[in-house]
Amino acid sequence: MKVSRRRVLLLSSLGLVGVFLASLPQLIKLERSKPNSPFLQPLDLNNESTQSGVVEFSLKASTSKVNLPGKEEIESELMTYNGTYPGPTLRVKEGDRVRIRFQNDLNQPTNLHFHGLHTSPKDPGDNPLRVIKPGETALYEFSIPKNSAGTYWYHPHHHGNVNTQLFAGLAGTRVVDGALNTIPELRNIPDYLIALKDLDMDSTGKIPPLNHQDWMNGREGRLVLVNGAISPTFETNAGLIRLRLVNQSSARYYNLKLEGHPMTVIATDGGFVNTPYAVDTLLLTPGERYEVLVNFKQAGNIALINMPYTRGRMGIDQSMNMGGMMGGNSGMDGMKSPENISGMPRMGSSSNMLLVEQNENPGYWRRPDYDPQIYRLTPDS
Ligand SMILES: [Cu+2]
Repeated sequence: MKVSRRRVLLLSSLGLVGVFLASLPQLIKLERSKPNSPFLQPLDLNNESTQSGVVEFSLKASTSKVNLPGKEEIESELMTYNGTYPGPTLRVKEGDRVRIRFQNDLNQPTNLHFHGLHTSPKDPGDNPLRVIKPGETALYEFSIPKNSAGTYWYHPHHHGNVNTQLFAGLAGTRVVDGALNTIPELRNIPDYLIALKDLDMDSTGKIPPLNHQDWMNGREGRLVLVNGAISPTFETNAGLIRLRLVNQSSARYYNLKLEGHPMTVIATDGGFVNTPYAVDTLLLTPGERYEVLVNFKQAGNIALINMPYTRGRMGIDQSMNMGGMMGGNSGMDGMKSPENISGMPRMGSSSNMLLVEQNENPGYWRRPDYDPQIYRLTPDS
């Protein structure tokens, strides 16, 4: 029944400011945006193990040609896991033993980092200092902790290549399933993964090298992708849906708003929250995840909007005081013109040059032991 369906437009943008789409009846057409791209869920990676409690995956990093929905006119040359962006989703359960056979077909060293879970940093676990050279294969093996149900992701963590490789597409999501997902409110509702990432490419589909501005302020691409697509759309029935939002960008923040609909946060980087809470906007810093429930009551087009957010960037005015760091005039490539930086705070945060790994700060974690029998959600009614 068409009339009972809700059309959800997942917004992405060209340019730095963010993009707005209005709700029905009018949809503001954006130049160059194609709001009818298919909304694809990243493929779930096949579990090659037949043993219960053991999960085996094969992952290969390589340079691949990818056709991004909404940007079909250019064949993008990305770095990918198993040939796709986003990389395949690794679905595991609390307590699983996980083995990943990893192959590096890139022309540069890389490794794997499993962002967010408390697993051992020692080989063959989540060792960010490990070096997998071009052509090498490696085995990663670790256990999924109890009470860790939630949304995580994976990306390279090889020193010196992280930004280049992540920006070029090496990122995928990990979902840990647990007992809490069996409660009635969650058991049978649609569950969508939304991986947010930005990208830049030249007219031949290649990703330009990092410029000085990127190194100073963190790299933001002009294309914003939702599961690898530009402004995709999907339809859903009335009632509750669950969205797993993941910021897989190197530096871009997403300040999200779902038109006319509060989002009820049920989980953050630290897993399920003690008490679900409703928000009108959600800020996702790089690496950050949220799981929200949304209750769609009336038919209509609903846009997920990426609102402007000034995270602070170092600009020309700062460079006056930082001549040494700027490295002379050659370092001015890509600097924004003064009119573009007006309104920016005078001092940006240089920590944006790297991924914000805030979820690995133990103080940020809050994961009680949940009893699925007594845990209940109270999404907006
Ligand atoms: Cu990370």
